[in-house]
Amino acid sequence: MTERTLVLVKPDGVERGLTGQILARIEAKGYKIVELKLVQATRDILEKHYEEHQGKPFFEPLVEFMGSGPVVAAVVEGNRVIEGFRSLAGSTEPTTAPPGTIRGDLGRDWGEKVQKNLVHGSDSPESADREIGIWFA
Ligand code: IDP
Repeated sequence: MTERTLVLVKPDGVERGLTGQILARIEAKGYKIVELKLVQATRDILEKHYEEHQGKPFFEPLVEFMGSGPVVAAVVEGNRVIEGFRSLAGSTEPTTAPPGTIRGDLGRDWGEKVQKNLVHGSDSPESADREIGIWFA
């Protein structure tokens, strides 16, 4: 049951000084942070990371936003952590993400093309393996 997932605190989260609060929620839930670093992502990393969104209208603004400042990358471990972190994060859009979640409590609507929504979490064991390989090569 123990899994690993890739968590990113996106540039909006780092810029707003929310990294500590976000990591604290992960730890408070009982998950273990096993890798952690602050990185300025290259375009190459971001194109690989968001491979599945290539061609979508928000792809270019998304890659631009994710490279606009440092991100915090973490490998987080725990039982069913992939599903569990996505539940902690809340749904994609901060305005409608449920209160109690990271995006619901801390995320804001920037009125821009891309959803700046504080965090990323892998969505499956296959994605987690792939993404951890990209960010922690
Ligand atoms: P998730 O991060 O909630 O899993 P994904 O569908 O994997 O959402 O999308 C990746 C990221 O792309 C989102 O977190 C968000 O930043 C951005 N995004 C997704 N869908 C849209 C959209 O329809 N408009 C603008 N940005 C989007």
